Amino acid sequence: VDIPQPAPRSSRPEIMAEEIIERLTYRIGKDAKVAKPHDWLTATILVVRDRVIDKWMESTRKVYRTGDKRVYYLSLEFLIGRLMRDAVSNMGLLNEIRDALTSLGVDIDVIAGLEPDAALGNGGLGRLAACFMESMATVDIPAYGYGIRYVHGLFRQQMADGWQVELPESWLAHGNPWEFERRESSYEIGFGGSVETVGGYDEPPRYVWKPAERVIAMAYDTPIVGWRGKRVNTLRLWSAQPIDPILLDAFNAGDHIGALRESTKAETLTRVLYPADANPAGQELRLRQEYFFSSASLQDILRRHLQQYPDFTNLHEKVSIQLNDTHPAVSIAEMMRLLCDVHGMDFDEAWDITRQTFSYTNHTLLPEALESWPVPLFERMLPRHMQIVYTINTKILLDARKEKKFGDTQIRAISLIDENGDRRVRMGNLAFVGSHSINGVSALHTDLMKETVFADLHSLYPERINNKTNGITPRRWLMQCNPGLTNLIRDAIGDAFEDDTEQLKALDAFADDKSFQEKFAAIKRANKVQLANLIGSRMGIRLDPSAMFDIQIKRIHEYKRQLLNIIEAVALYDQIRSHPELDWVPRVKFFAGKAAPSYHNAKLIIKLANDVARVINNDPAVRGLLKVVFVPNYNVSLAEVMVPAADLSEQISTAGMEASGTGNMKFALNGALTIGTLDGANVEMRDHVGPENIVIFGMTAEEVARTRADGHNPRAIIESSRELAQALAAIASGVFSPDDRSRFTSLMDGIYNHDWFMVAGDFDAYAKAQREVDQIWNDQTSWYAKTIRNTARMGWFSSDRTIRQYATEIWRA
Ligand code: DL6
Repeated sequence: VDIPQPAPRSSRPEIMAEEIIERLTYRIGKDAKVAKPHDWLTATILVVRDRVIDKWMESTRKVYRTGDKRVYYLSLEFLIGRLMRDAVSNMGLLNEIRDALTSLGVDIDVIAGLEPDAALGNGGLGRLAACFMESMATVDIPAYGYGIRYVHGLFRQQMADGWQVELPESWLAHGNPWEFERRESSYEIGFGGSVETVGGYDEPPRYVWKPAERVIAMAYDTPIVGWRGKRVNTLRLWSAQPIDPILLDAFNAGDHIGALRESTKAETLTRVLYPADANPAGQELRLRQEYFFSSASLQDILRRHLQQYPDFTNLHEKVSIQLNDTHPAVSIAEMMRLLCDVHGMDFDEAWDITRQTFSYTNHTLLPEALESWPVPLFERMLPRHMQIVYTINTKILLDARKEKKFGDTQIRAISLIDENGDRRVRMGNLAFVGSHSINGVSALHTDLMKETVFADLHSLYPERINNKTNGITPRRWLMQCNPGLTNLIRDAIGDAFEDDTEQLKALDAFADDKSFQEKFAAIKRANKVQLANLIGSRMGIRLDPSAMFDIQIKRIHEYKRQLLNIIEAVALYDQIRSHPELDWVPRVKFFAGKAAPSYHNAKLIIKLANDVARVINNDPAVRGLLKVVFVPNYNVSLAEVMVPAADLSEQISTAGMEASGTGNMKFALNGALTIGTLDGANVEMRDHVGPENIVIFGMTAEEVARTRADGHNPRAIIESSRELAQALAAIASGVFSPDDRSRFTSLMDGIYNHDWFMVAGDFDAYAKAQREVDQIWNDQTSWYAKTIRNTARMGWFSSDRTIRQYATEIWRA
């Protein structure tokens, strides 16, 4: 039967207005007269969604037709934020939808602000995955994102007397009009049980895993629209369902709770996102989540492949699987199990195909973040996978032994099993040996990977490690969040930059142009007014938009050194009071970010920021020259307001510890000056914007490593720095915590006694760099020349460039 395709949808505002009313009436069941803003939002999304679906189907059909390679991005986190503005703007429907809604008496900005953030990630790694999804659609790569549909994403942060309190985030409370439930795409996932060997003496043994427990993974699909709606890809998120929703026998026997136990246990798997960022949550549930989504994704990938091809011998030619950190690394063993045990492939052939199919991105060198699982836990939960890991390990260690250069120490480092202390499966090593490409996320991070965590594996397989410096999508992080600046750029240099951000370079010619500077400054001011209004209405704090807005927003972590920033604020507060006659630059220091709930020092740092803010903001002696604001509940939507409003971007991690950073790129693109260390992608940013347009301070990664190795003496440094000593003493003695004078003593003792993160080590350099920033600010012509040059020269940091590099150098897609 020749089934006719639906006619393409019109983008005329009057037609869309009619459709919105139609959706409101027939899909939501509401009369326009009584519809609530949420109903308008849902109706509008449904109308936009229809237009997206047309492109989505076209994209899916095309890849079946062409036989192009598909890329699969496996990530335990996707920090998406809101989708409506993104989809509307990428489809080129912004003006039309605005007009349609206006004709119905509805303000698009009001309803867009009601869309909940899809916060299925903790920080940089999850946000990168979201930028990559959008860029893969933009550069026309047939790609699927695979992850987990957490019912509760990252917790909502509330402040109780300056302390972080975690509340559940229920992003699905009003339903999710973007997603499609795909009951037909369901797979069984097993856990536990035993392995049986079958086969006689004259045939190779076969291994049959008999899991003790099973759950169903069910797919939910969200379309991801690329720029200009060129291509629409799929984000497929898995939800866990019980095999038997209710045990009727138990229920009828009166055990009403017990009858639902299996169901609750299955659903628990995908209920919450682990709120740990750089340290893995050591819980068994986390390993279950990792295996659950890996297995579901691989079964789905293999099923799709068999729809088009007779077997898996060409899998690596048609499929690339990118592991976003080690969270999906168990996929390597699962692929081997599926190919060998389920589809009967020979182990060596399966291993070759697996290695050519997988690639792995490392996002951190922090030792506490390198995932490993106790052997007994891994073996109990995944007995067949444990056997496979041992078989792979034998192969690798034999390879290594063949090369005479490896002694016992190197062999121990290469092994998939960590034999120091209790035995553990090293997921980083598993991901490494099972992949043909292992990439870092900035040039410095990649070099450090080669020298530190993966030194011996790198020596065994020297061609595998490569660098792919991170990027950000310019659609969300310039065009959507900063329409004022986008319009100004378009007026000045035309619209070519919308399709190729390298074209922003043409703005360089305007950096010293007085009238352009004035316009640039006016836009920055308008963005600052918007942020000041938001802070005024949410927190009741009045801010002066002519002060310098100095912003540090990111996860709270000791290596990111919010503490260095707060201590410098305290030192500045002292100086302003000691020298009120000097010409101080008025500043507002903003902080925002969440701490992992079990990370004691990070939570204490949040409390310190709030305590310091309370004292400084209420002290008439500073005459409004300094304000400190900790903005609660940092998320993507808040970042979209704060980034365009920043004058100064704080990127001050201890050198060698921040793999890349991506916030650094967002701020610079939006015309902020960066104060930062030579860490992560800051190094490459300096190369691109020019050393005269960024303020760099502090120890290099090499100096940090050397100082740690030689024995760092923070006490001596503190005693030789009057400002630092006074600030630390004030904090430690309870000046900011009169209700609990010793609250911060241990935090300050950490700096005195070991100072692992070089807060004391870098303090003087940081304070000096801040005064340099003041000087630049005092010459506004020079300030705007530098910040315009930042916008002009950040085009290389588009995630489109990053994705093109992955596509040509890793995926060959
Ligand atoms: O690559 C994305 C992002 C980097 O920009 C950050 O520098 C890095 O800290 C972050 N890493 C993580 C680590 N999580 N784990 N595992 O989020 O990745």
